[in-house]
Amino acid sequence: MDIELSEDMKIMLDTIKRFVQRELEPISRQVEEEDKIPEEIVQKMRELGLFGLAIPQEYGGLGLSLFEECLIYEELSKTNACFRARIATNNGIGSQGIIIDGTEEQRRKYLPKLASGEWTACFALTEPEAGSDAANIKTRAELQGDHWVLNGKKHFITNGDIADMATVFAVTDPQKRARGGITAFIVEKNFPGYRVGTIEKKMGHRGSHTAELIFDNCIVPKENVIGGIRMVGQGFKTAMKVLDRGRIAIGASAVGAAQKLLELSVDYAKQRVQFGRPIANFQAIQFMLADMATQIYAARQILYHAARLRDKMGTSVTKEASMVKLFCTEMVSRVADMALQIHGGMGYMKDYPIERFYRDVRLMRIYEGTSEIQRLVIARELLKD
Ligand code: COS
Repeated sequence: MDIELSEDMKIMLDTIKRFVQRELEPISRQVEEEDKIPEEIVQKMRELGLFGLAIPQEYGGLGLSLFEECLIYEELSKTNACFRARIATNNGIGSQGIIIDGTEEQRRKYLPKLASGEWTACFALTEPEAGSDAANIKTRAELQGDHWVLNGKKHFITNGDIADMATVFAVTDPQKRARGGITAFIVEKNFPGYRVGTIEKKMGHRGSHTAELIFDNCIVPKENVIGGIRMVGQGFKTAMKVLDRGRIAIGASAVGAAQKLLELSVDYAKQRVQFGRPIANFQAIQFMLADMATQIYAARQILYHAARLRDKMGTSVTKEASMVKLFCTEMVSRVADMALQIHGGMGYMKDYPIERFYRDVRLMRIYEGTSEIQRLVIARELLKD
């Protein structure tokens, strides 16, 4: 695919590559052990503009296209997954509701803080009884005078423990639910009745936390309905539009991680000697490398195509977004498995990054819609009138 990049973008990509190699990769293991990204690294991420990649320039961000943002995610995903997760909610699911459906006032009030990284945003949709079935959320919002009162519990919320604000989805009309009965709110952490619950223990993605958020008679001003009064009841659609975009961005992380796994596997196969020869000489290994490279190549093409389509067409890329999420995340799981196989026992050891990638990429087939939900969305799009 023909890729033409602006000079600014070339410089930005080079800078990010260097940042990954010189600053992030060397502390990747430390972050894994401590389950925490050092504050000075977060500060460098702010200085590089990483928190505002997708936020329009007029609100303080870099205003990159989704395609350009995907190129950055590919690079950032060649190291510990927590680094991308740290910036992903500000660029993606935490801010996009405001960018896509917010009022001008909401954009001016919140986006500059998110673009600079002064504030962290999160996206609070999932609940214990509503994961794949997002329309089944129980969190309620009731209008009382000039404010809404929210009650309920969210869980698995990425960056929930450190977020300064959350995009929260709550039921405002139980009869209508996904069709006119769910509303999106901007909820600041200092609003009365907002509380962070348990920080969940995960299989991977150490350094990036997910947490419960609890709303106990949480008071939210009327003007914090995303999109204002005309959008009361329209929050489910906002959530779906945000997820459509996010699913393409996750494809980029999958491609970046897979590329790194391929590079590590090629290097290892060339230097690991068995039966008197580097294992790269054996066809069994060569075939795995060839399959990895071919699958990455195919995934990258649909990723770039869908990202450019989204840049051109706006929000109507539901089918393509789900195809990218499905194909790229299943691809990276297969690639991680082959990488581990090539590394043999070494790949299973904590001394090598393969086992970390193996655990981290597993989440990609689950979050922001499981592979099964992506298949459902694609099939529905194919079958609708
Ligand atoms: N863009 C805009 N609107 C959309 C949309 C999209 N991509 N997808 C659905 N909608 C609209 C529909 O058009 C419908 O409105 P109308 O009747 O006015 O047309 C409304 O939303 C309800 O849609 P639908 O009937 O498809 O809702 P379902 O309850 O059947 O569920 C799925 C839809 C399964 C696609 C949804 O629940 C989903 O994406 N689940 C996964 C959630 C997820 O990804 N969670 C991850 C955690 S968040 S990080």
